[in-house]
Amino acid sequence: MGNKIAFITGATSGIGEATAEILAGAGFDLIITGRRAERLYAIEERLREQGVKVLALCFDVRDPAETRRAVEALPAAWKNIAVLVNNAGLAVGTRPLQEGVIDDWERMIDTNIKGLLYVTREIAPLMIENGGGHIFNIASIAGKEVYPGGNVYCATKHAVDALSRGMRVDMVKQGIKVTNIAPGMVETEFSIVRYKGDEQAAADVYAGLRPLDARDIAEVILFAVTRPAHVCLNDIVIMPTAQASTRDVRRDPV
Ligand code: NDP
Ligand code: 8X3
Repeated sequence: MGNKIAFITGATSGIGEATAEILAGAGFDLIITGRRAERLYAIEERLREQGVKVLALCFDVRDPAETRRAVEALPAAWKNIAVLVNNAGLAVGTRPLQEGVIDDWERMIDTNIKGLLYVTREIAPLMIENGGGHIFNIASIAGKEVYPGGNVYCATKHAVDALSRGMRVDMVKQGIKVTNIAPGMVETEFSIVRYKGDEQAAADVYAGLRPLDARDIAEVILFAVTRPAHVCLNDIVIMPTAQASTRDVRRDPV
């Protein structure tokens, strides 16, 4: 029998990339995904050079047909997926709802909710066929609270939180573990995407405090995935020490 296989969406940067590295270090074989082909294949190459068994699938989770084709085309040996990390996601914009940009809303809803569903719809039956598995959904503290300008992003992450609970009840009899992870501020490309490339606005989000980094989340995933078969961590909220809620942070002078 080979190593366990982990399928990680959004592995071209941030939390997904760090999770790929940490799970590889723990002996997992990896299927890594994302849209930015050049980056994806560079990460695949780097991991291969480290001796990791890895397969890169370049597709957009917003497209159900592309998602289905990518999973269906996996060689049989790669379909024995033990771990799915539903990580691909984004926030776009911070405008109040009444001034919101409809295209931004659609990108968030299509990626964070529908994309997560499309991927899970393809992978969960494979896990069930294989006798069990562990699904991680990267939600957010924005799935527990709302804050000004967070409107649609918060709604998508509340949906992820609900879907984690829904998946757990639907698949408990099939032996599927579901872990919802709700991070606070993690310094990745997230804020650059949210502020549409404005690097100063993105840096200001973390000014005067020590945010989490992507590896902090990846290490929590590793902890959860290595619990014994009878133990499931259902819901994990993880924040920087300097953050008590989406709106309460301690910032030191910079
Ligand atoms: P990054 O922007 O660094 O990473 C996002 C990843 O998602 C990239 O690999 C990107 O790949 C992928 N992605 C985005 N859209 C799509 C798509 N349509 N199809 C396929 N892949 C896609 O941000 P993070 O690592 O921070 O974000 C990862 C997850 O963590 C997200 O779900 C985010 O909401 C959540 N989160 C982040 C927090 C933070 O403070 N950073 C806090 C709480 C939750 P590519 O562009 O190549 O497609
Ligand atoms: C990202 C964290 O606080 O910007 O999910 O919503 S927050």
